[in-house]
Amino acid sequence: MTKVLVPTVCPYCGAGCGFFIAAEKERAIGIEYMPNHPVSEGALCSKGNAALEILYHQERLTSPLKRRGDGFSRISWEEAMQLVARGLCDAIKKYGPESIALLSSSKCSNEENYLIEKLARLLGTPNVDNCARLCHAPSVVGLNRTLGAAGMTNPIPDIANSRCIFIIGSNLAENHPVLTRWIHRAKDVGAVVIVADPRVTHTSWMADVFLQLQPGTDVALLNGMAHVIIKEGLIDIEYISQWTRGFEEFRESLKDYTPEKVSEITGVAASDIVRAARSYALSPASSILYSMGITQHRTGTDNVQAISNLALICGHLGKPGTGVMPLRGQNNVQGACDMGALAEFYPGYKKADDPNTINYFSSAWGAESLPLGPGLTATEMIDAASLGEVKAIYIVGEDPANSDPCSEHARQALNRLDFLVVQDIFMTATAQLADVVLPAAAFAEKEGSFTNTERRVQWSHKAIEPPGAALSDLEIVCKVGRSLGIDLSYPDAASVLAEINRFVPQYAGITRERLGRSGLVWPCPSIDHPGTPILHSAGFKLADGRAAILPVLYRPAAEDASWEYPLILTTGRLAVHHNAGSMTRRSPSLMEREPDLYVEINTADALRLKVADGDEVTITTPRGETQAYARLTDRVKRGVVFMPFHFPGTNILTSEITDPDAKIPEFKVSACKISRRD
Ligand SMILES: Nc1nc2c(c(=O)[nH]1)N[C@H]1C(S)=C(S)[C@@H](COP(=O)(O)OP(=O)(O)OC[C@H]3O[C@@H](n4cnc5c(=O)[nH]c(N)nc54)[C@H](O)[C@@H]3O)O[C@H]1N2
Ligand SMILES: Nc1nc2c(c(=O)[nH]1)N[C@H]1C(S)=C(S)[C@@H](COP(=O)(O)OP(=O)(O)OC[C@H]3O[C@@H](n4cnc5c(=O)[nH]c(N)nc54)[C@H](O)[C@@H]3O)O[C@H]1N2
Ligand code: SF4
Ligand SMILES: [Mo]
Repeated sequence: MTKVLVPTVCPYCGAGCGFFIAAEKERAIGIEYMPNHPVSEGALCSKGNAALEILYHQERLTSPLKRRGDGFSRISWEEAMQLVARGLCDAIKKYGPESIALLSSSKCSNEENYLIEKLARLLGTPNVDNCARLCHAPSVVGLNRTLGAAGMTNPIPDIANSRCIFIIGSNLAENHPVLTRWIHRAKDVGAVVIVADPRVTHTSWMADVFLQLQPGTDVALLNGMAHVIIKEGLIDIEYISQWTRGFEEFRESLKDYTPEKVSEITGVAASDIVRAARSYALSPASSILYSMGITQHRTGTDNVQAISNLALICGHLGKPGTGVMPLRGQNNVQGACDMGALAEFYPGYKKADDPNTINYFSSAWGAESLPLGPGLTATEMIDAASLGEVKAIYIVGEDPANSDPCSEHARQALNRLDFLVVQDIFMTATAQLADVVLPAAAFAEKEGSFTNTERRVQWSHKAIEPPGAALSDLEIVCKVGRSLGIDLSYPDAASVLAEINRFVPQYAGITRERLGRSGLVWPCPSIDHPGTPILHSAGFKLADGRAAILPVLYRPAAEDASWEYPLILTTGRLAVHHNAGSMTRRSPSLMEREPDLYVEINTADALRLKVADGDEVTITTPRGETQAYARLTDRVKRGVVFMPFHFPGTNILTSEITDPDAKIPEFKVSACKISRRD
């Protein structure tokens, strides 16, 4: 049998790189690069290159399992479906449909997410959400308010056209590594790069201006830059008067944000604030790239609005090389949100609390009634479970026992449920708590469409069969639906996409046939539409076509250093690991490079704590304690420590405080103390 090359999309991050899987005799034998790919142009980062290592891992789930005492025993699909149907039905009968909740997966395809949220709503519960809640929920709220759409405004390759690239709260050199090639292209022709981050990172190495701010002080910094831009007359008056509302109020609100005052709050030199402001405002095309350093705060929505404000007063939107770019995290978190796997939206961002939405989908899906939202968000589901209000949860491709803040609370809440079903490719910490575990096919073992961070919808093909009795999420969700008496009969992903074409306007013209090798960028409202790489070039989808400049005032993070907890812990990512780590901790080539949990401590702090490089230390917050190795560095400032969250333990420490609008937890700021273990 000859070798075949099957085009797939990388299963890790939202950059959406493509590669071929070389398959022979039904086995994946290697990766071949895809030089014509519109984003990655044949490049892959360390995780993409290692993507096959997880497929044949010995710990893949290969059979449905049911809990037996402290362990699990293998069962048939038939028995699994009976147990799942009974578990969910019992809760619905006894406590009503709102006592169940579904967590959808931004690792799954658009078609799978569409079916999971459809299943939830056909079961009568509004409680469906995905990990965007822990990630870009503030972008969804903040950008919808200010710009009328939450997507990344410009495509990735367009970054090369930017003359000033302002990267704030994003370590894209590690977390969206292929994007750096487009930044280097811009730099090669003279673009200025500004990076704002509390840590020296691989990304800050690219910076011409590095603003090492105190965690949680971004609103002050952004307002300070806007203050300078307005004071020095660098605003785009024509753009402001034609396309925006609210400027005068904004100008008023900025009076106190002088560079000197902002310097006191942020710890950034006043002269650097002025330099950054001038570079951003004066360049002919400036873009802002941001991510978790902006969103994962109690003030996440404020931070996002402050970013929009800056772009709007300078008119850096709607044109090549400009834009506001929330870099999406998971390979399909954009698609999971587009498909309505969100507590406050049905598919296509139709508001879940609007009776018109309910009427529309009731007739679209032939349902007698559908639940009015908003439902419980991912973080609220956990709280409701701990209070005994939610009784049963169906989790697909997420690991909240490791990825949620204050993870001991999350575990206790999941343990309190009457019934938990988890569908994953590995036995995760969350699956360990389940009553039933369902084995899912991984990316190369199924087909479907995935939407990357620039809204590009791509088709990923099936290269090999899943292991053992594992099935695609699409097949499993349809099975679960049928076992509950709901008619989910779709032969394949293409037939689900055909339904999506009918009911999600942004995807109306995105058919299976048209996706080809480069995909299509939504909104794509009709079958002959070429897609829309740049948003807002002809105004905004808000009243009068104008964007809203919404003043925001700086508010400090919920926790500050204190006598008892003198250090600020910020958490984040490393190039070679992914999120809660269930995939990359099983990838030998990646584990070899970063095998253990560590904490970065400034050398001066370490001296005071009598901690040497490599010492084992205990990190404590009011939530609990965890052990890690100390890594001494000057990459973090005095008073700030950093831990990756790819190993169990980090989230024992993090705070459950959330942004009141977007409900995202403040993963980026927790007060802690550290002591050496003797
Ligand atoms: N290698 C790798 N890539 C990934 C992932 C992964 O786990 N590993 N996960 C994917 C996912 S789901 C996501 S959401 C993205 C996330 O991608 P990023 O947002 O780049 O990830 P983080 O490392 O969480 O945070 C980014 C930066 O924010 C900084 N930061 C912390 N606090 C603040 C603050 O108060 N203000 C500012 N301005 N910056 C701050 C941190 O120091 C860090 O450098 O990555 C995706 N890609
Ligand atoms: N401290 C701290 N905590 C954080 C963050 C932080 O910066 N700091 N970031 C937050 C962010 S941005 C995010 S997005 C969340 C991520 O939180 P999670 O979504 O819980 O994290 P992952 O580890 O990516 O979990 C994805 C799961 O899907 C499984 N999977 C992979 N492919 C498939 C598939 O095809 N089908 C099925 N069914 N399963 C599959 C994987 O094995 C894995 O268990 O973590 C959040 N938690
Ligand atoms: S940048 Fe993201 S999508 Fe590209 S290879 Fe790396 S993990 Fe995969
Ligand atoms: Mo994320």
